[in-house]
Amino acid sequence: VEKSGMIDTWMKKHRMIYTGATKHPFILSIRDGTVDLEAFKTWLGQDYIFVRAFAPFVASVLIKAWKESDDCSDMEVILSGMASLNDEIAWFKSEATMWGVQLSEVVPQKANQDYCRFLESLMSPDVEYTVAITTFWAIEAVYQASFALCLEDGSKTPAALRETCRRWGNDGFGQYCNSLQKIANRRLGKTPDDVLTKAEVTLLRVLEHEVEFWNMSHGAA
Ligand code: HMH
Repeated sequence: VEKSGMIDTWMKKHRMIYTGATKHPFILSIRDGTVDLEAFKTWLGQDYIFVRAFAPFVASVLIKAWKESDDCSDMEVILSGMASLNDEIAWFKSEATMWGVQLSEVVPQKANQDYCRFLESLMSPDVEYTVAITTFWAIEAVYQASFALCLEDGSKTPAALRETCRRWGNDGFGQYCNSLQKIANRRLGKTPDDVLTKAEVTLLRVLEHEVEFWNMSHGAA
């Protein structure tokens, strides 16, 4: 297997679960305009809690890049991601006010707790930079692909939700995800097989957690 495009190889291999995470019924309901606004508010409150745990995870990736990376531009890409998380937290607060969601009263649901615990396990210094950056890319890429779908021609996304979709679906965020993917591919291309396996397993865990996360808002059957 040509290792330099490992992410593409994995995306083909795991297409079904990737599609499950990026074309989830909740996202499709936003795109076709049938979204239940209570479900959206649930997502908003839960994602605010998630992002608060995601920021320290990204900080841990930054530390790994500083210690382990062979390319100093990696740090700058990760740092720009941290800067957007700062904006994102402010955005969640104002969006919550708009929708009448009391963030201080949101209780994290099980899927969210599980996902945050998983992130915390990846903050350990024992986790390789290659595994961490691949995970980071996957988490961002799922949101980018999901929300970009809601902005495509022909989508019937309600006006009130368009700005949310643009946060993760805009071209700039797409470019940023591409930068993360390039870093991940570069690292995966020169990593030992045992680390490669760890990165693949972790990527699959991310996709499963993302599906469970969407399920909290929409039809957790
Ligand atoms: C659950 N996954 C989840 N929330 C997010 N905000 C992102 C990914 C991307 O930042």
